[in-house]
Amino acid sequence: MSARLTGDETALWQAAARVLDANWTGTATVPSPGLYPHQWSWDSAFVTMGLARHRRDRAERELLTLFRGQWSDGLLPHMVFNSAVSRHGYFPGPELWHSDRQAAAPNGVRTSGLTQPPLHALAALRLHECAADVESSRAFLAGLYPALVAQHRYLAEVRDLDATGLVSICHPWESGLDNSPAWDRPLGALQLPPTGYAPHRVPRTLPTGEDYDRYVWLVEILRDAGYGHAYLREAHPFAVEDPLVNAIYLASTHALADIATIVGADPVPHRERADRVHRALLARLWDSDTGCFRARDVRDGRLLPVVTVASFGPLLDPELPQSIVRNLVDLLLSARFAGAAGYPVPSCDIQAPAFDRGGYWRGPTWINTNWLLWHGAAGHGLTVIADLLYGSTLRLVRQSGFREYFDPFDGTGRGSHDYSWSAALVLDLLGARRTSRAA
Ligand code: 9WN
Repeated sequence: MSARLTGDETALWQAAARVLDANWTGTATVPSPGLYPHQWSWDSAFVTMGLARHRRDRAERELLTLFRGQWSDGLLPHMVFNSAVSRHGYFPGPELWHSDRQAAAPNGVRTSGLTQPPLHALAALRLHECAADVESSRAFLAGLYPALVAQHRYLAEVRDLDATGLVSICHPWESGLDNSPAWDRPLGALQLPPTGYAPHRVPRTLPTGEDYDRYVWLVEILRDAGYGHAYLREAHPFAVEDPLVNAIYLASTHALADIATIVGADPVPHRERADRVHRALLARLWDSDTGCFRARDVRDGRLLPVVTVASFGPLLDPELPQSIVRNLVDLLLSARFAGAAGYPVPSCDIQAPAFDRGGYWRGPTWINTNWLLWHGAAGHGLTVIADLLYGSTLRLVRQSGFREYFDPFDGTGRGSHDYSWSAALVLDLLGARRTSRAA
């Protein structure tokens, strides 16, 4: 590592790199050694950004392994199962999803049938930006480009359920912010048959058994409908347009346009798509009454009441109007989100009745969402905000290690240890700082 990092930063760098080394299986990175023994889609995108600055060879392999799980309709599954892991290593395993019975699923690799926030084009572009050998990086991008295009085509053609320009998530797991209180209302409206759906689930903190039943039931009805496109559009009971998922989709669509230019393809269709998502975000999810973005329930047409960290996602939109950027910055710095001086943004509005400082995605602070806000703030030239997020995020890992998530008021580490994206994104933050010092 370069001498431009300070001694403390170098130690942090080395510790983060050790986590990624330990979680490397030979073909991909597990999110955490004990709790999550398979490959997860958006975790791998975050991990790629860290590996880009540590082990480029592995970063390329990480993405290629993930895309081996892609379905022929373009769906990039949220999980790719490692067949070497025992049946009881994680619930729900491949037997819930039965991708092996789906004609569109790949042969020889078992996957889930949901997706996750589409960060992959953004990760691939960041990998390219870190490349020492630009020609070989361009060749890698050229090989990956068709798979990225297929992923985005699936989202545009299958997941734009009401033809507004925005994609819908069809399960809380697709948001990445699984137990967010934003989903309480649509989850509560589901009519479940009186059966226990998740008998083997080991209780962690949250979700409660009943929430977990709802998650598993949603998977079962989707699976029984053959993961069908018309079923998703017309009948699946959980369908939500989320501001963070759509902002990531928008940022990745711009990245896809940049990649198209790099590999000699046409960027225009991607820019046009990005413009459509940009306009739909403002028209559908900006709530001018309360001055923030909210998720919209596509099934009943209403905005969801709880404001979470996802409300800041549209900072990733380079064309977000300045007046809205200012609104988001005010909210970010208000007592609703800047709960304790020195710690980064929690996952939920502190003043919301559903806020729970220890509840999974219901209050704690996560490194990945803060990285996304840092990236968005930097893109808008909000250097004070970006520096605040940078410093407070590093403070968390210095204090408590590369934990899965953190108490938003005192920084205590929670969930699993040696969590891959916490380590990977610290490498990216340190690497970006080193680059800016060198400039
Ligand atoms: C379900 C792997 C994943 C993350 C998600 C996080 C958690 C799984 C779970 O772990 O989800 O997909 O078992 O709760 O919520 O964001 O991708 O790290």
